[in-house]
Amino acid sequence: MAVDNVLIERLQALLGETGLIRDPQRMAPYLCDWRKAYRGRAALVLRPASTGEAAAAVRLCHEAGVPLVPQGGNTGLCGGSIPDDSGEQVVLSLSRMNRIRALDVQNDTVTVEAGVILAQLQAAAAEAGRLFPLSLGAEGSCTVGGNLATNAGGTAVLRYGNMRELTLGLEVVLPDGQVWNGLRGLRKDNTGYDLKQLFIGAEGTLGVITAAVLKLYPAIRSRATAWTALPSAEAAVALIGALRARCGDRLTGFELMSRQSLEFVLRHLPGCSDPFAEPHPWYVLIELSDPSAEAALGEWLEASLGEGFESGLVRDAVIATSEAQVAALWALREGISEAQNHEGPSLKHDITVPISLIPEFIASTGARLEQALPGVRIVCYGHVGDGNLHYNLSKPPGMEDAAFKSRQPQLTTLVFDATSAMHGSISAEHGLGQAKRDAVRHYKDPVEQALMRALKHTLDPRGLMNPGKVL
Ligand code: FAD
Ligand code: 2HG
Ligand code: ZN
Repeated sequence: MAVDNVLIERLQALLGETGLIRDPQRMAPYLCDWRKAYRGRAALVLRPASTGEAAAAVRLCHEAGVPLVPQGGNTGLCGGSIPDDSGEQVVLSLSRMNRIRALDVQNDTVTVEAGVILAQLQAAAAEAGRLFPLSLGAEGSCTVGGNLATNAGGTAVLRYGNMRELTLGLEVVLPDGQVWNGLRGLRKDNTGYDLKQLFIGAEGTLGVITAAVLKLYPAIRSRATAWTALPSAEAAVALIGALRARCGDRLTGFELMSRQSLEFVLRHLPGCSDPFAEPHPWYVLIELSDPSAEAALGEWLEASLGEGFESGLVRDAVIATSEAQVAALWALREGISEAQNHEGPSLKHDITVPISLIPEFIASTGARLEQALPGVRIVCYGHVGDGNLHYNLSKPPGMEDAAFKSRQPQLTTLVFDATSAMHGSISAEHGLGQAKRDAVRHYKDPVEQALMRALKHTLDPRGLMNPGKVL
């Protein structure tokens, strides 16, 4: 059903001037994602300031049969937060719900609203002498609600897990406007189904997350960071095994990057420089960290890299000697997404395969892609400890954007078929949104898909929560 004047008046009375946007110019930032890959239209943008306001707004839209698109920082990479082009959907932005409600140092938990920016949450935890470990390139603008709705991962998953593992409780506005208060800070609770897991990773299709209780960890007091050059992806898999054997959980970052990925960063991001004089086929950014200020991380790192040189796993390495150098090395890694944007449209594939199969995946898929589209530039990087590669493609030099885009179905099928043949996942981190909604039907078990549809129907029988996404 379309948004009519009666509904607008009710929503306006509920949310006030700052809580409802109709002006097309002011709506524009809510209708386009970070990458500018998805654009939509909307009847309204709603910006509730409290759970009560969000629940009342959802109830009014539900009664009127109006579809809602929950939105956080709009950094998602699959178009999940962008409405369709009908102009009949309503964006529900959580950006004004940005309070840290409580921080319990002894329980090691923090209760936050969905619109809190991830970097602000990290800072609040640090101020209390704690760590909130989720860390990703978009942390300056993505929100806790978006992190939960996409079950975000990032660069510390190998030690701390995804958002799912960091969450103890949720508050959710259900599609009919009821509020489920599951804000429990308990590490043990076996009183039935673990309902929060339904909403985490659901990409806003089952309800609107308004707040969460999240786990905190001891603050980090020592750190050792190295940028290493490797001869092959095989060497990266062997090296992470060796580092884990020596350092256990103190290995908190292990990020692989191909030469192509680094070249884009060096070409497009000002102030970046290659740590080595010679080019190398692969790089790994390694980070060890520990809550103890006395941990001998530097020695462990040097010993591991020394063994790596001797066995031929490592070709060259620099160990950061200052905070500024640590930041400069991480900037090379975190800058890849932005750098690739400068090379025209990118085809993004965030896949997982078993860690042991990463080298074979890279070699065989690369060869097939080169055959399918000679000169295609493969921007391969990612979180080796999670088996998660960003296997992104940029057009061959000189090719028209439109011609490259027209090859997307063929190239993406090739990558997803290769992933599926290794019993991998076609979406390891970023979710399905609108980008992979159709593809997943082909790759996911039909029984699992039927269960997902049944759950969707139970919670949202009118199909008003983020329609057109995921399912
Ligand atoms: P949005 O983009 O606004 O929304 C994402 C999805 O969540 C949409 O489907 C939306 O409907 C839904 N949603 C948002 N808020 C709510 C809510 N309160 N309730 C219900 N549904 C909601 N992701 C990773 O996992 N790991 C990475 O390392 C990583 N790095 C990135 C680096 C860059 C430079 C960029 C641009 C993105 C990166 N991402 C990464 C993807 C993205 O940042 C994450 O998915 C992030 O968690 C999205 O948060 P957001 O607030 O921007 O959500
Ligand atoms: C990362 O690990 C993110 O940097 C973004 O998940 C990946 O832009 C991408 O494809
Ligand atoms: Zn990633």
